[in-house]
Amino acid sequence: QSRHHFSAGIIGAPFSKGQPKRGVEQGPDVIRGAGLIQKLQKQGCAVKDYGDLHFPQVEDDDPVGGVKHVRAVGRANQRLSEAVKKAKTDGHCSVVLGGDHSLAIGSIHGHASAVRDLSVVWVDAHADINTPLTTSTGNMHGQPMSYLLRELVSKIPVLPNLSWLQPCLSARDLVYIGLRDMDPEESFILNLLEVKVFSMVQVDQLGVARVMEETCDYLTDKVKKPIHLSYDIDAIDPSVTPATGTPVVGGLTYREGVAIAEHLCQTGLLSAVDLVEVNPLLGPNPQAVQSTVHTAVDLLLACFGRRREGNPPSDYQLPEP
Ligand code: B3U
Ligand code: MN
Ligand code: MN
Repeated sequence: QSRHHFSAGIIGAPFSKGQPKRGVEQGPDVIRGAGLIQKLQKQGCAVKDYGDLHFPQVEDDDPVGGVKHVRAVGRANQRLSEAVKKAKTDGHCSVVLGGDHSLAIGSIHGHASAVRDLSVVWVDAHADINTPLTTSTGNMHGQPMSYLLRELVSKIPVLPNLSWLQPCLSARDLVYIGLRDMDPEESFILNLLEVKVFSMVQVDQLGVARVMEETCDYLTDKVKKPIHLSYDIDAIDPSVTPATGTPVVGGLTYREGVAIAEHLCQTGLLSAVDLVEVNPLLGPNPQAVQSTVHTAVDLLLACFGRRREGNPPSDYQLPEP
């Protein structure tokens, strides 16, 4: 039952410059505040808390060709990449608490530099695969995947503070789950690169169990690579997780969201997790924020072995009178 020995290396990344709304930098605080670390330990997971990264102020960060805060995003992700690489070489499953989804650049890069070859499961309402030249918002959190894919290297201009970044992922090693809000240019890129996508349509048609079976069959077809799970809380329906910057109706249920994490945990290949876009300053009331944060915590607990049917302790002795 407890076949795996879980060990989490927690990295707080209070960064919000990849999008325009303040508050998402408080994600690490509120997720920790909801007891993540104690709950992980209680379920038998070893935890190393690396604390929160400090991201220095970046001066003169004017938009570059319409893309906002490129220099700040570049610097922050360079720091994060080093931190994730360290957590991996220390032997943990790395956990990045965001912050906005531009942090996936450094998180996946750092993971890849520690393990060489990996696959990515990207759970999100959005594809986050705009290039700096296709983005209509200029927000970096809508672009991280375009910087990471080898196939797109010729489409990415030189940008300040991003020259350290080498693309480290092949399109065939990427699966999307939960998509329902894409720009036309993003749909074009996904088609062009023949990326495996389970949009909300497939979740409806196949059910989450089939989606996860097919995801894992697809990713482990030839070799079993370590899996990087990049979980945007807006993948879940906003009725459950409203405290996020760009909620989109028609999302995953709580149960579907947790099932994705449980299934990936059971592969034994889960090697890094991002939990991003929790914004406690958004959402209509305190209960809405609490529901969002608790769901985020439950997703992470599921990544580290928590099963809804219960986890019988292996070392327990029933008390005798
Ligand atoms: N595709 C749009 C919207 C968006 C992407 N990610 C979020 N929103 N959270 C963009 O900005 O590129
Ligand atoms: Mn995202
Ligand atoms: Mn999203």
